[in-house]
Amino acid sequence: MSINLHNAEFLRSAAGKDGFIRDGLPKVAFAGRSNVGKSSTINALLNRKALARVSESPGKTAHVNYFLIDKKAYLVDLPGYGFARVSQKERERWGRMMEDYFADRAAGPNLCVLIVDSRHAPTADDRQMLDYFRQCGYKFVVAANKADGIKKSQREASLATIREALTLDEHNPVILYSAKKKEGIKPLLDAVLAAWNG
Ligand SMILES: Nc1nc2c(ncn2[C@@H]2O[C@H](COP(=O)(O)OP(=O)(O)O)[C@@H](O)[C@H]2O)c(=O)[nH]1
Ligand SMILES: [Mg+2]
Repeated sequence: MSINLHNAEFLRSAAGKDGFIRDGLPKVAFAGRSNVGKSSTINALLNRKALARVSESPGKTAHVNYFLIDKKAYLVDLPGYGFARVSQKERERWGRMMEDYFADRAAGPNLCVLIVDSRHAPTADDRQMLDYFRQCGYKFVVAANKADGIKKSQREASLATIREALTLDEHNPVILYSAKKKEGIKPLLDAVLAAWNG
């Protein structure tokens, strides 16, 4: 499938399962902590400055956001987690929405991208999110953002920490990149394109 990445539009924001899209087009979903750079990653992949709004108030975007690319495939920006200042009620709403999303095979993605912060060890929430992909049987890749924030000499240690915390095996690559500097993002783009192409 040839796909024009420049032809990208924000299609819809779903607040719950009624809003999920089940149109059979391929989808790649981005999960990660609030503020880890999900929206920035989508912008970087599409070479856009502000298509996926880079949120100023983490934790307040508890919606599933759909970006339709060339009318052929989607990037899906999932609501972030792990932001301390959200109420228990909000957390529960988040959990229900993610359960609904991943349990619904018609709505669920062809590939899940777990974005973690390369500057820090993955959190228990990151681990839980990944275990959720595993339990539900989704293909996934781990992408470690904010590589501009670590020294080149720390890269291997950062990758090893991530691999260990998430118990990744040799079939699970970790893509180290910077959405901000648009460095190292090509392997992530390749993974997205491969998932779209089935
Ligand atoms: N240093 C650095 N900052 C980044 C990078 N990617 C995103 N950010 C910043 O992290 C913050 C959160 O980004 P955003 O994309 O809104 O995260 P989201 O909540 O996961 O969607 C913003 O201030 C971004 O500018 C990166 O690669 N390096
Ligand atoms: Mg965002």
